[in-house]
Amino acid sequence: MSTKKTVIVYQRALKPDLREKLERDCHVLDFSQTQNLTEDGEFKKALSQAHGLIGSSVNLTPELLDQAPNLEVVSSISVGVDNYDIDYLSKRGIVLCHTPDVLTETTADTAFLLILASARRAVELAEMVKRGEWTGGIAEPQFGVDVQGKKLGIVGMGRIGAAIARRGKFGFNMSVSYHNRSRHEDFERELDADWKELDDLLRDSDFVCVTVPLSDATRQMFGQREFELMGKDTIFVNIARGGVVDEPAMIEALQKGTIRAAGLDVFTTEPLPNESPLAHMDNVVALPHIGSATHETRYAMAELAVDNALAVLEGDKPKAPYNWDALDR
Ligand code: 8YV
Repeated sequence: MSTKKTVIVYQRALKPDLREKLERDCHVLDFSQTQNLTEDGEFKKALSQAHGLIGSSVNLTPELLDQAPNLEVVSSISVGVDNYDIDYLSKRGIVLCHTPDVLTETTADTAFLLILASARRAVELAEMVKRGEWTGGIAEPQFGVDVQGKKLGIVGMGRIGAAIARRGKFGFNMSVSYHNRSRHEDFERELDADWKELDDLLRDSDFVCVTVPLSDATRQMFGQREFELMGKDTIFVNIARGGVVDEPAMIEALQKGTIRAAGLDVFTTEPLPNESPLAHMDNVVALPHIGSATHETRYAMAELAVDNALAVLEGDKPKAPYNWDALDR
C-alpha cells in the first residue's frame, strides 16, 4: 500500500506481533479498551477515517457505519456474524470477514464440557466441596446420568456440529442424529448419523446440542413447546447464541423439571445479569461465553482476522470472506 490505510481495532486487543504486522501496512487506531464503544465520541470520529475495522462483540449498526464513508472491510474476530447487517455491508461493497475453522475444535470441546458437566453435575457438586459440605459418601441424591452410549441430537450441522458429533460418536459411543436445513450425506456416512425433523430429534435425544447461527429463521426457535417435546430426562446444551432460545420459557422448563438440566455458554443478555435465575440454578451450568476462549484459538482467530483485513485492503480476496458473492462491487 502506498499511503497507509486506517484500521480501527475494537473490543479485542491484538497481541504485539499481530499489531506490528498490521502497523507495517496500516495506520492503527486502538479502541480495544474503550467501554461503551458505540456511544464514544472519539470512536465515531475515528470511523470517519477508517478503511477497516477489526474486532467483535459489538453490534455495528448501519447508522454507526454510515459514519465510515471509506470503509472497505469489517473483519470480525468471530465465526458468528449476527452483529452485522450483511445486506447493508454488501450493498455498500464492504467485505465482511469472519474466522471459521480455526475455532471449530475448541468450540466443540466447550460443547462437550457442558454436556459432561451438566450430566455429572460437576459444577453443583464442586461447589458443595468448596462449601465444606462433602461430609459423607456420595449417594443417589448426588448421582448424575451417563453420557457414554446415549443419544446425541445436534441442531445445526456445520463444522462445529460435526466436530461435536465426532466427539460423541468416537469418544463416547453415542448415537448421533441431527437436524439441519440441508442434509449432509457425508456426515451421515462418516458418523452413522440420522437426519431428523426437529420435533423428532427433540423427542428422541438424551442431549440436545444447539449450534445454529442466529438469524431471523432461528431466533427463539426453542420455546415452551420445544422444551415440552424434549421431556424430563433431556439435557439441553446451547453454544450458539442466546437469541435462539426463549429464555423465560427455558427457565420455566428448568424450574418445573420439564427438562433435566441445561449447559449454557450463551445468553440473551451478555454478560448474564446476576439477577437471572440461570446464574443460580443447580441444574444449570452457565459459562461466560467461552466457546473459543483459549490462548491458542483466540490467537488464531485474531491472526486470521488481521490477515483477512490486510488482504481486502491490498485488493485481494481474503481467506474467509462472508459476503463475497453478495458484494455490490
Ligand atoms: C467469540 C463466538 O467468543 O466466534 C464466535 O462467533 O461466539 C466466539 O468465538 C465471540 O464472538 C467473541 O469474540
